[in-house]
Amino acid sequence: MTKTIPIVPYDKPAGGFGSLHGTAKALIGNPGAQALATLPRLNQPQGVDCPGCAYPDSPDSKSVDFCEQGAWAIAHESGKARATPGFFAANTVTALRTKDHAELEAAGRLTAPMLYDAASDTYREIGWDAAFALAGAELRALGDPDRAVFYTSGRSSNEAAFAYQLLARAFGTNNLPDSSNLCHESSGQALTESIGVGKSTVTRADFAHAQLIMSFGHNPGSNHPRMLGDLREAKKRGCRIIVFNPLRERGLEAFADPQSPGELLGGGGTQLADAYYQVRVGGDLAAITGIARAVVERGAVDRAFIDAHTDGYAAFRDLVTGQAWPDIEEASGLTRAQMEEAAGYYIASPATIAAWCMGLTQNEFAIETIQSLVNLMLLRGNVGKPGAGLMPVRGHSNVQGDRTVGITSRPKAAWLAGLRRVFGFTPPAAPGRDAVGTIDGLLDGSVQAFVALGGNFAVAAPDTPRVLAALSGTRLTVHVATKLNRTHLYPGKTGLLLPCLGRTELDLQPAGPQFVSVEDTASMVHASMGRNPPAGELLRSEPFIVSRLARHTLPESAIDWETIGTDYDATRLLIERVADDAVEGFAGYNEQIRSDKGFHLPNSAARREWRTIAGKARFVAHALPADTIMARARARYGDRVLCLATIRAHRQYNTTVYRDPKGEVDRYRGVHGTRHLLFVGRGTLDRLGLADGETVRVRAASPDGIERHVDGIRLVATAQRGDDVFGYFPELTPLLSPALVARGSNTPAFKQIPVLLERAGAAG
Ligand SMILES: Nc1nc2c(c(=O)[nH]1)N[C@H]1C(S)=C(S)[C@@H](COP(=O)(O)OP(=O)(O)OC[C@H]3O[C@@H](n4cnc5c(=O)[nH]c(N)nc54)[C@H](O)[C@@H]3O)O[C@H]1N2
Ligand SMILES: Nc1nc2c(c(=O)[nH]1)N[C@H]1C(S)=C(S)[C@@H](COP(=O)(O)OP(=O)(O)OC[C@H]3O[C@@H](n4cnc5c(=O)[nH]c(N)nc54)[C@H](O)[C@@H]3O)O[C@H]1N2
Ligand SMILES: [Mo]
Repeated sequence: MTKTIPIVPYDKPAGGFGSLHGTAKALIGNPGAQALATLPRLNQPQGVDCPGCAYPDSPDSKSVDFCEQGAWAIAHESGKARATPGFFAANTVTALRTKDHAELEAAGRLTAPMLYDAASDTYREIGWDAAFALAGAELRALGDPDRAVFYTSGRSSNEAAFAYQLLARAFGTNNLPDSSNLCHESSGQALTESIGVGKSTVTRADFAHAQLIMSFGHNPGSNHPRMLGDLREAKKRGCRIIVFNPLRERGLEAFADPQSPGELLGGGGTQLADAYYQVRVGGDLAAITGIARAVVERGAVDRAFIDAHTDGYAAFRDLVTGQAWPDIEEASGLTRAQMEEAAGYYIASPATIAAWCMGLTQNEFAIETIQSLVNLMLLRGNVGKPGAGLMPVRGHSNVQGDRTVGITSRPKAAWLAGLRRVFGFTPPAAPGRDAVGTIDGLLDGSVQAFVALGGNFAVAAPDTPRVLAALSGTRLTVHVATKLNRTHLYPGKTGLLLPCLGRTELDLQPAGPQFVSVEDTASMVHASMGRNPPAGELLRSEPFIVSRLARHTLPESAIDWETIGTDYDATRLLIERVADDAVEGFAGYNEQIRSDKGFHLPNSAARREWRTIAGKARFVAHALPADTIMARARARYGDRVLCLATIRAHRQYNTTVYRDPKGEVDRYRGVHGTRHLLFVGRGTLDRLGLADGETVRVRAASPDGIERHVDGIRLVATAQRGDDVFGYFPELTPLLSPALVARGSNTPAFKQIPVLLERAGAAG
């Protein structure tokens, strides 16, 4: 039986009245939410850092700096629903597992520390001290600190994250996986090798000077809406915008600023993309190679810059000019004429920004692709001058800051030396487990304790069902969280759920109200001060919870945990001291953080200081690969294998799925009423003998032969060419094997899952 999904094509500009309605729905849908009071203070001096995304704040104090998506994030954090001990008494964990992501989210804020009780299959309230004592005793009983992992989701503040990595290292392990491992890890590693620093060289001020912005693999209309305002301003003063994305994302085509009455009423908005190149999934490396080849062949390189600042140009030039156009066209999905055209835009621009997000980082050859993009920028000296540079657009609001203050499984020697100098213990030097390493350890039983500072690890990571099952087999799980999610429903033998304050809430400590600090994607560090009354009396701040956990885990520790957990100025002073030789820019942290817009952590590459082995920016040349995930899957499973890219809908924040009162799921892609769908090109459907609206089983063409499938997925025919298909994260994440990762960065290949479509009811 075939049924057509209510797809309502969206042809208006992104933003506009839809965004205003969306903002209103966030508030109306969450009666009693403190959101209305919080919104005007978002991303303002002395305000709250929006927990939505990591896009930088406006350099000039605009009166309002938030978006529809921020409103949803805030409304959900500050809504009225509460997952109280009564709620847990009334719902066994087994019963809760039958609920979907949105229903778990709707249970509301956690209000009390809870301990899993296997006899009644429920979480039951426990006192804070008893909870800490239990967790500490279990951690110590592991015998080997490497049996524990400490996961961080990128919403934690610098202060909490610093305390957390200190706990892990004082305990004796570098097992510090984080959401960045699932996200921009590829960017950090590629950039570090090429230009000596793993962060964006662009600040928001650069948008006022750029003459060309190249966007790769990014859907800012839903995921960084404030960026559209910058693109619009740039466009208005004549900057060009070109886009590389297999899907035509409405937000990159046209935008009406919901905060500009003129544009709202005018209806048309601003056209954004001058050219839109629909690359194949994973085709960016080839597309960039083609563009670079055209730039080189037209003699449009900046010789003076190349000679003064770079290393490896000749090898790169020889490589790109040696790649045959038919191969480049085949691998990129673009024509030579399109790549020549893109090269024309690039050559015409005196200052170019290249921005990218998950479309580049979650592919098998992510590092190669990003380094090729660096090469392209280096060809014309587009790093380290106003209006130009490399911009990985980070996801979580403080994922970058967490890294800066030591959340990583592979710490730099200078950071460890800082810890030793300031705290007098010898931290472990051996690399620890990253996210995929954690999955491996959970699956083979060597990880026996899983501690999480936020996040929804098993749902955000590949192979969800197996990871969930493995978590229930551990000795200890500890989740510090604001809201209930599926990962919490698979407690270890001892399973703790510890409720913390959200970013909008007042954090009152004996030393007075505290603020925290966060770093955005442009390396601006600023303060965030919550003012709302906490969602419950028993909630504690993240730094407090982490430091108490540390005290009970390390009773002999000479570190003053009490102060770290309660007086954040003291914590910031410790960060400044540890960072001394390791991170530039933290001097006077407490003074600097109190200035209106915070402070900028300097970026060596942005001032053309290259901290690479060669002391120069490096062209790292990468040939087009032949041995790919898809080629291997097709060799094994045949040519019916399709390439699935898992993407976000408009109404979600990662694994948090919001239920829209009107059933809107993904506004700009026109989806209403369901998330269980797959966008497939008409040509592919015809070839496979499947029809629009049909419901199928999506089966993974797994490299390890393990059976993975998701049922009940409806097909939506699109004009898309080729065998790339698109569906939603997290529903389709269980299809990914943890063996499929970006080479070198170990980031799961969430955009390249080899799958087969099977008609419902078909044998097999
Ligand atoms: N409201 C909201 N905001 C968010 C989030 C959220 O879930 N909701 N999540 C936050 C987080 S943690 C992150 S990391 C960011 C994510 O922000 P995005 O990276 O924008 O998120 P995705 O939905 O993964 O979108 C990836 C885009 O890449 C394209 N794409 C897929 N494969 C390829 C490819 O091979 N090449 C190219 N060029 N493009 C490709 C897809 O068509 C899509 O447009 O957003 C952050 N902000
Ligand atoms: N298939 C597929 N999978 C993906 C991706 C993809 O594109 N496709 N993207 C990946 C990416 S880019 C990322 S970043 C990861 C995200 O992975 P995670 O960061 O692990 O997941 P989130 O959904 O952001 O975590 C949401 C949970 O965090 C908790 N939380 C929210 N606010 C706070 C807070 O202030 N403090 C604390 N302690 N807890 C809080 C709540 O309990 C909430 O349920 O997912 C990855 N997974
Ligand atoms: Mo992310």
